[in-house]
Amino acid sequence: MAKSLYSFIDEADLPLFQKFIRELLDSEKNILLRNDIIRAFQTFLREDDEENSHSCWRFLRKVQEALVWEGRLIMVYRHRRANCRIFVLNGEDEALGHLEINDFLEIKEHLVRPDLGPLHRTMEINLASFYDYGPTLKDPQTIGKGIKHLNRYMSARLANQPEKWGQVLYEFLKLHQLHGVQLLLDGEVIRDTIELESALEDILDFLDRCDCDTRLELIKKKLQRFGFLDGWGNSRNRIQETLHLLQDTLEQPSEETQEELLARIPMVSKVTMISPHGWFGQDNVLGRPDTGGQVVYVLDQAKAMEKYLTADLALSGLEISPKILIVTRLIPENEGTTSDQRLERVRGTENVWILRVPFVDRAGCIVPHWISRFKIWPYLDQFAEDVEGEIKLELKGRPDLIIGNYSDGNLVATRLSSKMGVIQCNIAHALEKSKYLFSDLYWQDFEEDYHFSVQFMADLIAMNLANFIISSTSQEIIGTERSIGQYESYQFFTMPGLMHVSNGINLFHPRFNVISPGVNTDIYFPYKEKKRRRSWQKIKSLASVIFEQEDGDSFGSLDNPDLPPIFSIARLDRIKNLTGLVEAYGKSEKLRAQANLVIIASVIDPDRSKDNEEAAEISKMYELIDRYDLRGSLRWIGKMLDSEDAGEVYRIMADRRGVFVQPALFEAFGLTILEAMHSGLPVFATQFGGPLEIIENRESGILINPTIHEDMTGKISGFFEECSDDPGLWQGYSQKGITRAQTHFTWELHCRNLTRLTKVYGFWRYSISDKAKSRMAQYCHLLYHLFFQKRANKLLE
Ligand code: UDP
Ligand code: LCN
Repeated sequence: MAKSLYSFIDEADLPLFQKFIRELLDSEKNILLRNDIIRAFQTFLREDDEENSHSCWRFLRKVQEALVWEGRLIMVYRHRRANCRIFVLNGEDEALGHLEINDFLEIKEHLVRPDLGPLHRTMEINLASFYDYGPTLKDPQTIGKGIKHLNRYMSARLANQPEKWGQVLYEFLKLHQLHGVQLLLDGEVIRDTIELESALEDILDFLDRCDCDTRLELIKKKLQRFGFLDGWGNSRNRIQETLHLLQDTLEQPSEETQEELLARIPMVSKVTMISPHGWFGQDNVLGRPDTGGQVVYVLDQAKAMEKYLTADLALSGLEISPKILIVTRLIPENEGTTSDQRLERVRGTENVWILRVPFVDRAGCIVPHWISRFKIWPYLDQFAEDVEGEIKLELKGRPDLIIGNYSDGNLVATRLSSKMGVIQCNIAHALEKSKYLFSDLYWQDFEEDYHFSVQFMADLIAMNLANFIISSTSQEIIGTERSIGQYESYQFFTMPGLMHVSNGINLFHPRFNVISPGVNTDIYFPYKEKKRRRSWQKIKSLASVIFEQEDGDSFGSLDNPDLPPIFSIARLDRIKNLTGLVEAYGKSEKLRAQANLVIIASVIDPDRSKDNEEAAEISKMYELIDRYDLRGSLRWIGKMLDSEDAGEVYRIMADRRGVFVQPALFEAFGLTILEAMHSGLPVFATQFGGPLEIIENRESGILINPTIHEDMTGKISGFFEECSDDPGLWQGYSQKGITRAQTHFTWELHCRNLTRLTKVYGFWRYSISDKAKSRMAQYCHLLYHLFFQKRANKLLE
């Protein structure tokens, strides 16, 4: 329905608004982003316009982008997160025209590629019609809490059609096996829901009559006679509680009882985590191109999952040890890492393993060297085939859960999940689409180095096939009021000449859940916990490596080593913007007088880097150090510390009343921020991305805008200034950071939720019809073979 501008702009403000629209229509650019529009409006406003600009601001702040097209302005108006409308204005009429997404994409394509001509037709991808089953969320605020809505939906289904869905639940319990052993219900004794209900009454009656010291063996025998097998609990009380939950779920279902019941069913003991690219190992791998937080995340998650699942299975009364396989690629040219070993046990665990499977080329030969994550696409199809066999061998069967990591791992997880019939969870870590401005629109300019045409298709396939997706923050899915989310950016976009995606992901599907990671608290703990810290000699020698030692791995010699350190650690990717921090620091005389800058990143010799982006950043570091003459106030450590040392370094920085800075232009999550917070080192972190949700601004940390150098240095410098007047300020940030990290970001919390999701989505997956599942699968299968594989293989030509 056509809308009028009056719905958005106050009558008194309308002339000003129309005038501004006419000005935009005359602008030189024909594609304007939100920032361009905001800046243009700021410049356009005169002082006496202020009072008529309120509703204009309200409207313009929601415009994500605008196109100038044949004398009209086409605006993408994001009226709520995850929800856009496309309006057409001409600066004269009050009516707001409306444009369909497809038309919008076509116009956008035409603006970028006028050469394509009127006869050109670009492939359209629209996945909307495959989302016609199951619950749909309504309110964007609820996106990211999918499990709650799924439970609500499933319990309502059970309440409304108890016979049908009660039977489904009964069948699910009856078929339930773990490691080939039948658990929960004996289908020969309990043959349907009616028999189940009556058996429940009898057994609960019996359990009520048992006293506390009745032996478990006796109880189990009785249970078996009634048709209840192992898996209900490890004590009389636990078994009784679980069976009550089942009874409640059948008789008066509610989302809470149903979730609690499913959470108690022992469904997960073997987990496979897929993380193909990079150097995946326990030592000497971090800080290398492509190998950063994802490796830390997966290793810590795997260790914590083993612990959680061991306890979870024990609570169910089963004597089963979990087994976890982290699958990555085997790299024969190992460069001092263990990347050439097929199997490696993860330290500190009983049964967590890194399983490495090589990439093979078309001739069937093993690829010996590391390959950038942007170039591994042609190897993944065969990798998935080979991995399937290896997993079956190691696990003596199928896993109970497959977790994909990053675009490549998610795609491989999709392949494995469909071949093996196992539930699949995706973790993006970071979707490249949001990291590189115009990576879709000007994809051809990026193609040679980045191959986004292949990667974005892999993302589309994997995110639409995953049974559930976990994200570290909610803005990863639906962004903030100002910026669109990483997943949200897949809703609609065009890669001119290649594809129009008019509906690439349904954000209102309940598959999305926010579960944040934690850190290894044996390594990252508060600097104040002196007894847990390393020996005094070790701390001293580490401090010397960081602040003094001059060798081939470090650079700079501090003129005034007693100044507090501004510390940062990251891979030297452009997006991490360490060079931005160096430049901002170099420009601020004031900050240089207050603090030293200490950076741990990459290597200091550009010739030792194999990655173009990294080598360019290394050269830029030197150029900036020279330009601002920073040799006496900056230390740059270009070597890997082992993880225990890395933990101690954060604490050493805190001992010296330093701060941690994370200056990334965009950070999907940012584990280093958590590491600093757990250590009690006050944090300054980028306002673009995950850190927005990690810290509460000006409470447990301070957000900075790394694109405005003065913002970054002004806030840090102001902090040091205030600290000299009020030493309690540093302590306050330090303590609040610790508290926030310990209460919100722990692996225990993460694993509890992840296991719960696996069980609830496992039941959901079982209960939906094969027809609903397979239509999406078939479509994605075509995309995989006809588009993805074809383009991926071209990389080898
Ligand atoms: N890291 C490290 N040495 C380096 C660079 C990074 O140990 O030279 C570690 C860092 O402590 C953190 C991880 O690598 O645990 C980086 O994770 P984050 O999420 O901050 O960024 P990512 O590299 O994944 O983009
Ligand atoms: C990848 C990133 O870029 C970081 O922002 C995350 O913290 C890391 O993975 C772990 O998920």
